[in-house]
Amino acid sequence: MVWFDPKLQKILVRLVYDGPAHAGKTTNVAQLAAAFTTLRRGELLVPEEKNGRTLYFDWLHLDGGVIAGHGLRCQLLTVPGQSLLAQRRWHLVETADVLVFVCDSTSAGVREAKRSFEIFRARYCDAARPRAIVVQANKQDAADALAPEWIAEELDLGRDIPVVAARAIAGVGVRETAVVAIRAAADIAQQLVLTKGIDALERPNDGPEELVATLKPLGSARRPRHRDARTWAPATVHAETGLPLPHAGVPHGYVWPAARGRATLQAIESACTIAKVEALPNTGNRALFRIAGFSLEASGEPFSSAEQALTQMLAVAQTKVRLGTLCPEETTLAVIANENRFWLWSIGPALPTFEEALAVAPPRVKTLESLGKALAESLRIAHTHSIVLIADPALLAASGAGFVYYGDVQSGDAPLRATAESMLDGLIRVRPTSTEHVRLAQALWFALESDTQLTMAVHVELERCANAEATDRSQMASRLLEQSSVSPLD
Ligand SMILES: Nc1nc2c(ncn2[C@@H]2O[C@H](COP(=O)(O)OP(=O)(O)OP(=O)(O)O)[C@@H](O)[C@H]2O)c(=O)[nH]1
Ligand SMILES: [Mg+2]
Repeated sequence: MVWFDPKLQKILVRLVYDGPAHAGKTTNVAQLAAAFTTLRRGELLVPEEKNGRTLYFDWLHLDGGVIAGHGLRCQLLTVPGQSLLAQRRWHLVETADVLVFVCDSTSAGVREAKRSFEIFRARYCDAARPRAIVVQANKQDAADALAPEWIAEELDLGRDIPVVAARAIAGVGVRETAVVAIRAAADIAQQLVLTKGIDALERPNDGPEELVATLKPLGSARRPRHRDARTWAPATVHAETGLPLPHAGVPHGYVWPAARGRATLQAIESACTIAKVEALPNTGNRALFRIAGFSLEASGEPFSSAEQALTQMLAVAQTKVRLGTLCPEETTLAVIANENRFWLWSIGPALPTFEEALAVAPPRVKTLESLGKALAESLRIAHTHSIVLIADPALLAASGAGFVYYGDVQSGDAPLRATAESMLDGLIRVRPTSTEHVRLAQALWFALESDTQLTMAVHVELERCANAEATDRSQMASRLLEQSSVSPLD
């Protein structure tokens, strides 16, 4: 939260040092306390700790910078990294303007960081906060420490998230990390003050004492165990398929994304109580339903433990995040139990298929142009995240002016190649006329154009297909390549 404290006449922002246990979060804040004089900082507050482990948080404020004539005060807080205290972690992360993710750079540490960061991402991908992220590659002194650029790759950070190398124990990189994070926080505060004015900022209400009181009941006891399905709210079981239908009584943490996902489940639950729920014709081992404007799909085989289902849910959530704009906005995942068996439900808006969109949305050529853009986006995602998308129009649904993807995401050796081949096979089935083909191909190349490296990589794959023995696929590849040098759409 960006606050304004009228008594101090200061703007307050919060930086939360997050990351797995033992990564060095407390060490960072302690080093900062040692590095600044008391003119620039407050006391380092540590409400309680056990054997050097943070139980609530460490709290330090640093003063510096001026925004719209008011001083800027940065509250630096660490989270407790122990998984037993995860609920406290999430509460603190939710209050962050900037998240400083501290990562132990050893290979074991990076594995742990990856897991922790994926859970963070799955929970917060659509949240308003934290608004900026900085990653610290700590413990660079360790013999098997990974370089920051490798860590960026392992955590799949993209270009927007800076990674700062550090040896927090020696004070190296600690200030640098804080400076990058404070700059980001100052930008956020400045933007808010410029757009809303200082009076629109909330008053601070979340000091160290209040925060301890809020955190106390969270996670101090044992983590709730959901292995026993009898402790879960009961689900309505669909008579014909025997599947427990999604409902809003799912325990905390078993629905993604947390808040909006639960609202979706609520809407589905209400609809299930008033209407008969029909399964759609079966496709393979999946059961499909349409309820209240949503399309629902249950995992084929149930999981025998809640933990297994939860792990799968977070993995799927991660792939949804990677799909970016190709992922329907209302996508929800939920683990639903019945008699100690657990199903993962994937829920999305019920959208017209590509075929339906072609039939209803005139003119057809415009729909094919949108398809070209969506295919370009599929290729970009496959290339950037090394994942295979089945870029077949049959797996695209019309949403707004464009398309979203509701196929599976797979891993594979040559993800761009596999995605490009699936695109060619799908296009063969669409059978565009020559005018439609030209417009589609132009839209595809135009959408790829801003990324030269990707355009070249797509060229290589299409040329490979075009030069293979003469088939429908090689012809389709040649036809697409013919348009590649055409100037942008008029
Ligand atoms: N070798 C090495 N050890 C470090 C470094 N930074 C921190 N440590 C050590 O790592 C251990 C954990 O550090 P903490 O700062 O307590 O870790 P934390 O992230 O706050 O851990 P939790 O409070 O349990 O979440 C301590 O023994 C630190 O001395 C570093 O740069 N290099
Ligand atoms: Mg700590």
